[in-house]
Amino acid sequence: MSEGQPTYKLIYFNVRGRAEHIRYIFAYAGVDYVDERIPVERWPELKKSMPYGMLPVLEIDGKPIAQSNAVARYLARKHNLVGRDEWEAMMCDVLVDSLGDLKQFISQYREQEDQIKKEEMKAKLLKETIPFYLNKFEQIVSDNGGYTVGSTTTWADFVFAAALEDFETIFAATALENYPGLRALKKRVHEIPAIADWLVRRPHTEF
Ligand SMILES: N[C@@H](CCC(=O)N[C@@H](CS)C(=O)NCC(=O)O)C(=O)O
Repeated sequence: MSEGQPTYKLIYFNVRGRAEHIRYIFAYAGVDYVDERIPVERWPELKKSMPYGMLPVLEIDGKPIAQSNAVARYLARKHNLVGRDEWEAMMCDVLVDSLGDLKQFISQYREQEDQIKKEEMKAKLLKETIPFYLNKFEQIVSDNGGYTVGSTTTWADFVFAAALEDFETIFAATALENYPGLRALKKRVHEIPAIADWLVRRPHTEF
């Protein structure tokens, strides 16, 4: 690591979850970091020492910084992954936050314990909510020739690639069959050599 480069420790659980796009940024930018994965048994004790009692947290030169997307945006700015201008940087945020809304609906479904309500939620998600969002994203990616924003790789591409992998795990490997542009986006990101290398090296986890 060159002198003057901060030291980074990414603290999260042993899952891809809200940290995987940060790991993609580090891989893409070739930045060294400690990928600390906290066993769930250690969490109750550690929780008290985290800025907002949640993970992920990125320690930058020992200073703990919370909020996955604030961290990702910071690293993306440093490593030229926010598009070509302020407009594109904003569009990255729009895409990431809109996808975040969809992920929130999916989390509510996954956390629902009443089985009848859960089935109803699943039906609505598959029939209405997911097509509503994915059709919009598909159109945007198709208009941009395979990119979520503009015509360059951005951190929004990484957020999408990681989330699309999760959708296939949660619903089915065929979940993206009507969305060729999104499938191609995920494939393109996963074939970037530094990311492909990370995918081989990373611990295997379901999510
Ligand atoms: N907005 C936060 C949400 C963080 C969050 O929900 N973290 C969960 C894991 S994905 C967590 O720490 N759960 C353990 C707890 O709340 O005790 C972010 O994106 O970083």
